[in-house]
Amino acid sequence: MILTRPLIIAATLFVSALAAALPAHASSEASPAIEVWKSPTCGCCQKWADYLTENGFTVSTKNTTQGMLNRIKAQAGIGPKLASCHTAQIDGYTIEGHVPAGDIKRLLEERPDAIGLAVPDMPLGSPGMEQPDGKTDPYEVLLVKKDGSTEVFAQH
Ligand SMILES: [Cu+2]
Repeated sequence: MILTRPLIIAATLFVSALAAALPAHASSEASPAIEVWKSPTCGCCQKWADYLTENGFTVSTKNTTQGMLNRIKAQAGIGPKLASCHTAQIDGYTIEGHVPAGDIKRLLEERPDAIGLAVPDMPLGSPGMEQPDGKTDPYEVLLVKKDGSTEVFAQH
């Protein structure tokens, strides 16, 4: 009993110090705003949006029709071969499909002269496409240039 009381006080101090430190840390980090356009019934789109929130992005999701999604993709310069389910806009770039958060952050740091990033289709195991059995397909994140050409930005 003599030893436990100081231990409890120390533990309490540690926990309150931690609680005080966490919000300060979170607010000191930039939280880039991203708009995600998706079908209201797309489960993997919503999972990807939630994954971005968990990774420090400020996400606003916009539900729309497939026809409107196709128009948004076409206007952004995302051709049918590059298309996935959702399309997102962040800081002047278009993000098509299940692109990992780290690649988006790298894009915003490097700021290449490009339309944005695309992961065509919906590779198994990409963010938002996690499978219950843990199955993953290897996939590439493509940098989409303004002339419509692409180059490999990252491999996963
Ligand atoms: Cu999807």
